[in-house]
Amino acid sequence: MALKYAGIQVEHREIELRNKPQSMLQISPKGTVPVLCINDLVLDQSLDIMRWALQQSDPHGWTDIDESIAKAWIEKNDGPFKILLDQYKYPNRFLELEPEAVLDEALQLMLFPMEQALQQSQYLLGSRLTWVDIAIFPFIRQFSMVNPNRFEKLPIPAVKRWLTERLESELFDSVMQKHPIWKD
Ligand SMILES: N[C@@H](CCC(=O)N[C@@H](CS)C(=O)NCC(=O)O)C(=O)O
Repeated sequence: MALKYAGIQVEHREIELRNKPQSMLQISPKGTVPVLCINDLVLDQSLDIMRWALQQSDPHGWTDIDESIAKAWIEKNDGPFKILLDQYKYPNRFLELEPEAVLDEALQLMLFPMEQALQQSQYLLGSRLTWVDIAIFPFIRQFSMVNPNRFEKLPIPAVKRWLTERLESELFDSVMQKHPIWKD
């Protein structure tokens, strides 16, 4: 989404995670997606790709924000919330955990603080969309999709409104197209 927003054209190479192309592993041996390759520069962390894209162009000021507030949200999202998301998504791998208890922890840690922020303003950091909204909503989307009926019943109306807005945005729609698998 950041690449598209910044107006950067890329050659999109869709891969199968169970059949990673050698050319990808050569430039990024850790074997995760996404990977962005620009001549000699290889970026294989989503956040680095976002940062790079927004350095090239940031037409609506997605980066005009307080960095320390952004960092706090991102660290919580990518750290403890990601752990809870995996526990909630894959209950078979965490048989000792009760899904409702995991859900409750996720609410306390992430979803209720987001609800508080989004009750006060349309976006996480205020009245304008920023890169933090874009970086965080995919995990909230994943979380909501584990058990949509359960998510619908949660007392987080502002988070649901914000998530729906992100999912219905033209930008999201424009990047969620199916691509054929690329082969070496
Ligand atoms: N911190 C990395 C995480 C990347 C990551 O774990 N991607 C997953 C897919 S969403 C992946 O490629 N997993 C490798 C695999 O399943 O083999 C980033 O943000 O780019």
